[in-house]
Amino acid sequence: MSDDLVITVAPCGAETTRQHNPAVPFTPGEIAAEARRSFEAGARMVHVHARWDDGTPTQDAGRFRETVAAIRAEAPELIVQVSTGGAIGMTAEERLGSLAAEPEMATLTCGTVNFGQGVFENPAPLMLEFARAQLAAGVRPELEIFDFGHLDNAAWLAAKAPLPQPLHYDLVLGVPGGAAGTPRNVVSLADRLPAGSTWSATGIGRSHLPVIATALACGGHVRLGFEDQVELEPGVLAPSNASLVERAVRLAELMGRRVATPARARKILGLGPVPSQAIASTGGRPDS
Ligand code: KMH
Ligand code: ZN
Repeated sequence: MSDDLVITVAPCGAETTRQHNPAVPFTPGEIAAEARRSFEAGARMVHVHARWDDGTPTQDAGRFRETVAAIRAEAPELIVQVSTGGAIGMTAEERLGSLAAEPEMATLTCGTVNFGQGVFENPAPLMLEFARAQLAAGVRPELEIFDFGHLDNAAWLAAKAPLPQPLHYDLVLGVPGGAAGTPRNVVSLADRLPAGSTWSATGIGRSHLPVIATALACGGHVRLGFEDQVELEPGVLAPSNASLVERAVRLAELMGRRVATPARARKILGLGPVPSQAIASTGGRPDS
């Protein structure tokens, strides 16, 4: 019924702290180790945020290069998607620093949304600027949808900028201030995507399981990780990002979904082969 499954792991995000879960990775080495374990468990893409050693979020170009190089050295077949969302309050210029890491994909949020006590600002000119920057860098965007109107904004953006078709979306549901993480919202949003699009969904906090189970049932892909949820079940912290990936793989298999091979995941997302930078970062080891 549906295509093979692409699991994206989001190992740290910008807002999750070690008070939320002591296992959140910060340094390039810690993020790369989590990415590798997640890849081994079945993740095929990593959504990268960078942190300074003390956990402060940063979109600094050098820190992003370092973080992405460490990931590629550990798991060269993992698709690298950087965040251009960064953290609340960062400027557009700061947020675009992550493109310096030469990722294959990057996020592109399709509108402003309340985000807890803050506001995640993505006005139309910023969306257009980010689309043009990604096109110029040869990076494939993942259109982030936090609320229903964001789908209309995405259509507006696609009419203004020659985004690579078919478009790829991520439904980020359950952010306090955005659309709730409910099965009904997953279905309604997925139904409204342009024909031929690819999409994944992620549920924040305890909306995680209902959202990914619905996405799996509808033929979508899924995202998970400490950026989005820190518990395996209420009151039980996930010991690692890989533990969340392992559980999603079990659920997918129960539901008749097969995890895509690394090569198949690239094809599904319209990407080319493993980039030369990733092969170079292993010293040319083909099997690492
Ligand atoms: N940290 C959020 C404010 C993205 O990565 O593109 C934004 C975010 C989205 O995480
Ligand atoms: Zn993010």
